[in-house]
Amino acid sequence: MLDKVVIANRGEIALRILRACHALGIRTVAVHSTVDRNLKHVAMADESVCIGPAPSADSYLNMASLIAAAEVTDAQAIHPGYGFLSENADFAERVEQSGFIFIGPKPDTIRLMGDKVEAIRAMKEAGVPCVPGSGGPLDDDNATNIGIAREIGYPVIVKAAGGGGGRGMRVVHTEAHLANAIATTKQEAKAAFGNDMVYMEKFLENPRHIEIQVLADGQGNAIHLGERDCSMQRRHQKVVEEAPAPGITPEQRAAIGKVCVEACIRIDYRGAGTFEFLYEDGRFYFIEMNTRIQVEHPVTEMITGIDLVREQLMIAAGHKLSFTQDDIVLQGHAIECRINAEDPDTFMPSPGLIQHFHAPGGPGVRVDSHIYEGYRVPANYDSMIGKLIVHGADREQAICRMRVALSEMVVDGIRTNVALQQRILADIGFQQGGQNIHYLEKRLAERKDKAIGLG
Ligand code: MV4
Repeated sequence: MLDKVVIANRGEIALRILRACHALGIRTVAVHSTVDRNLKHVAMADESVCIGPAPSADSYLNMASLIAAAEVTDAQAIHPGYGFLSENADFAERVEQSGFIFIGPKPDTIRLMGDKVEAIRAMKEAGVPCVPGSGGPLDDDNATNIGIAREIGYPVIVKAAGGGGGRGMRVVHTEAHLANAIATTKQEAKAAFGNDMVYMEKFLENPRHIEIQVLADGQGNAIHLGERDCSMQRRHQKVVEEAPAPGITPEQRAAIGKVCVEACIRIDYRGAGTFEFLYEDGRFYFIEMNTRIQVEHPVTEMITGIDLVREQLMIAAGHKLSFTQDDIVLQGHAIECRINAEDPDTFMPSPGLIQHFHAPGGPGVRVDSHIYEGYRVPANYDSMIGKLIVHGADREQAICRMRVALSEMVVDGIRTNVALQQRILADIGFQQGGQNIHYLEKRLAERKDKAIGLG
């Protein structure tokens, strides 16, 4: 087993990684910025290293500082968590070149999936169903692009190859707007990602966002752990996630899961990964692959009983997967509510001192959070202060448990989105399940206009 791991992240995921390490007897090194000295996992880690000032660019994104932290503590491996450098192929490469294990896929795999055009090409080759599209980068010839769009059929969406997660895309409804949309998306992509490559897809109007979790050991073994439904989102920020996805049959799950597993074997994938799909009219369309552990991984853990971060560590240590697909049995239903330090109505960030904190509890209730009474939420980072996860025998019980858990939760001193989560869980449409990616924003807009949306 690994003997010492640097946790190259902060907040709840740093704590989550620390717990998985300690459960395996692995010593931990917490790295933190100057404003993050009082993070919970810093106190719990075997060692800690201050890696720079508050701005992420000077601390959690500072590759040299992170690698130096591994060197001075004589650590063996670096876990990047999510966000920050977790999907940075150059960082993974530098970690390896410095003689450390990067806990994640090989740098070339991260690079492949970071280029959305290449990722789609690789997945299509591997038999993964993709959105009808250009099948490659667009060139500057307007007549060619018009031809591609006609073939696909309007509306189409122009996306940046270097984008992802909702950044750098533009919907085009008619031929008259195509050339301009491509030119503008290219310009924005060049400025944002230093890469002006764009591609085109059929724009799916009302899809759900359903993603498949995989684990692969890089030694010829891969499995899937079912799907998560992440359609409840606002401005590309997921708000509520659940597993399994309402209405997906065991047959559908097995079929799309098998396709993802075969793709993992084909590209020699290693570690935890997520295949993102749009789901519309009973069909799955691949859009992107995430090569990191994701925020919403706990809902998969709750229904499978598999500790995904533990498996990441085992795989990084060179172990083969210790279970097969037949060992993966989905049990019950899990829901995650992201808890953000923000105004529940305006969504403005609300950093500050946490004066009182009472975590909910009871059967099937899990709190993944680094906050405590007296902790000050800094203004420098993402506003997520934790996740409330519940498991129940079925979706109905999971909803009941979540509503009770939300009502128990006390976070005083700052504003949080707990009240918004309460309204979502009480919403008839949410309770029906299977809503599309536009549902939450539509309900929020109704609330704004007529004070009826979401209660
Ligand atoms: C799409 C789409 C419709 N059709 N692609 C947004 C995030 C990025 N991962 C891909 N996204 C979308 N791609 C086609 N061909 C709609 C979205 C989209 C979306 C996707 C998932 C979750 C939330 C979303 C919100 C708006 C748009």
